[in-house]
Amino acid sequence: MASFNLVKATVLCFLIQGSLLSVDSAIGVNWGTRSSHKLPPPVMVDLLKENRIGKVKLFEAEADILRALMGSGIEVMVGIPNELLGVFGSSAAAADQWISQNVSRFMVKGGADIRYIAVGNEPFLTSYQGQFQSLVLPALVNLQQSLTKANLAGFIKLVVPCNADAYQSASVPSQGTFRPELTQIMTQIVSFLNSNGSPFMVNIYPFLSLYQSSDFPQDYAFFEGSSHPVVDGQNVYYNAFDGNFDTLVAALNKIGYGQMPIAIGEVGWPSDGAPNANVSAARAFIQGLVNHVLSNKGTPLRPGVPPVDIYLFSLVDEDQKSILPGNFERHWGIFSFDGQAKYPLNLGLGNDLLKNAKDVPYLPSRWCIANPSLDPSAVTNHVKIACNAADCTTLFYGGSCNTIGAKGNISYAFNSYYQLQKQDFRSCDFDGLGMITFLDPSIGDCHFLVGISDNSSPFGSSNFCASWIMTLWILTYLKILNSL
Ligand SMILES: *[C@@H]1O[C@H](CO)[C@@H](O)[C@H](O)[C@H]1NC(C)=O
Ligand SMILES: *[C@@H]1O[C@H](CO)[C@@H](O)[C@H](O)[C@H]1NC(C)=O
Ligand SMILES: CC(=O)N[C@H]1CO[C@H](CO)[C@@H](O)[C@@H]1O
Repeated sequence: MASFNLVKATVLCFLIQGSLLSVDSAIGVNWGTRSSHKLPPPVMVDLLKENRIGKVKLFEAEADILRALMGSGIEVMVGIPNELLGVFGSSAAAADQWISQNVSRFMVKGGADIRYIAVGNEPFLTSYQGQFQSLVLPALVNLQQSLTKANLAGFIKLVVPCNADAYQSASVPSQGTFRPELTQIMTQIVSFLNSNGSPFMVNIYPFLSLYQSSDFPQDYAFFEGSSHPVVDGQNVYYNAFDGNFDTLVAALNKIGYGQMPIAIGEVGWPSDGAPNANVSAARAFIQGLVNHVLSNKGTPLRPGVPPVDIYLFSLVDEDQKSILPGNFERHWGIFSFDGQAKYPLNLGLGNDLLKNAKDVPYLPSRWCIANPSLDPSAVTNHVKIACNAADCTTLFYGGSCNTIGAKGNISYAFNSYYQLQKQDFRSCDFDGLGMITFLDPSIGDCHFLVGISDNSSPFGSSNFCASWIMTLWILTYLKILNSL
C-alpha cells in the first residue's frame, strides 16, 4: 500500500508541476535549430521549464525535440516548411502521412502537447516572388482534413505565419491594406482560418524597420514613448509595434475580418552584428514588449485586447543562419547558443530574471588562436576559409568583436573554426599558423566561445581519446614531460 501511495503522490506531483507550468500567459518562444552548437533537446526543455516558458514554436517537427517535450506540459507549435506546401496541396495521402508521423504519433498520453501547426513560414514574403502564393490554401484544406480524420481537429489549429510585408499603408495604420496581389488569396485564407477558429499569425520586426531605413525614428522602435508619434485621426501611436499591429487590423477589417484574433509568430531584437543590435537595445525592446503585452492595454484599434499569443524570436542564437539579411541574423536569442542569458529579463512568468541552462555539455576549456609570431598578411586565405564555415559575424562593423585588432580578428576566426570542428586539433593547424591555448582569449565584450559536445557527456569516448592525445602532445611540446 505504501508503494501505491508513493506512486499516487508522484503522479500528483507531476500533475501539479505540469499545471504550474501552464500558467496561462501569452508569451512563448521560437526554438530554431540552424546551429552547429546545439544543446541536447532535454537540456533545452529544462531551460524552458526553469524559465516557466509554457509555449514553444518550432520551424519543423523534429522528432528528437518533440520526444524531449513529451510530458513537459509545454504547448507546442510545429512547422511545415514552404517547400512541402506543394506536396500537401496536391496529395491528401501525403498530408495524412505527415500528420500521422509527425503529429499524431506524439499526441499520446504523456506525449507532446501540440496545439498549432504552422503551414509554411512567411510564404507570401515579397522576395519569394509569389512562388508559394497559390500553394497555401490547398495545403491548408488537405491538412485540415487530415486533422479531422485523426480526430485532432478540435485540438490543433492550423496557422499561416505571415511576414508583415503582406500588408502596407501609404500613411497611417487605419489606411492598412493587404498587398493588392494578395487581397483575393488573403480573403480566402482568412475566411478558412476563421471558420476553423484559428488566429491570424504575423511576424513583426521594428528592428528591421530601423535597420533598413535611416530616417526611421529610433525611439519609435521601442516602448518608452516617442518624440515622433504617429497621429492617426483621434489615435496616437507611440511605438512601431502598435502601429504595425493596427495596420494589420485595418487590412483585416477591409476584407471583412476586423475581429479576427491575431497571434504574433515572431518578434524580437538581435544583440549583436549591427550598430542597433546590441545587448542593451535587445533588453530594452523585449522587456518593453513583454511589459506592454502584459499590461493588457492592447492597441488603439483593439483597446484591451492583446494578441492571443506572442512568440519571441528567439530562444537561442543560431550560428548557421543565412546572413543575407545581415550579420545580426545569428544573434536573435534571448540566450546565447549555450543557453546562457544575455541580459536580465523578466518575462512575467514568475521568475524575476532569466535562468541559465544547466548541465551544458561543453567541450574542454581551450581555444585556438593565431601564433603570436605570425605575419598577419600570410593568413588572409585561412581566415576566409575559417569564416566561410564558422561564424565570424561579430567581427564586422557594429559587432561586439569589431575592435579587437588585426591579430585578434585572426584568432577569433581560427577559434570559431576550431570549435565548429569540435576541437579536433588538426583544425587548429592552419599551416602552422594556429596554436591551442588554455587561457581564455576573450577581450572585453568580445567572447571567444567554447563549443558544445555532440555527446551529452563531455567525456564521450572518441572525444576523451582526442583530449588525451592532445594533452600529451601539448605537454611534450611544452617540454613539461622532460622535466617530470
Ligand atoms: C545600442 O543600440 C541602441 C539602439 O539602437 C543605440 O541607441 C545605442 O547607441 C547602442 N549602444 C551601443 C553601445 O552601441
Ligand atoms: C577585423 O575584421 C573586420 C571584418 O573584416 C574588419 O572590419 C576590421 O577592420 C578588422 N580589424 C583590423 C584591425 O584589421
Ligand atoms: C521534421 C521531421 O521530422 N519530419 C518528419 C515527418 O515525417 C516524415 C515522414 O512522413 C519524416 O520523413 C520526416 O523526417
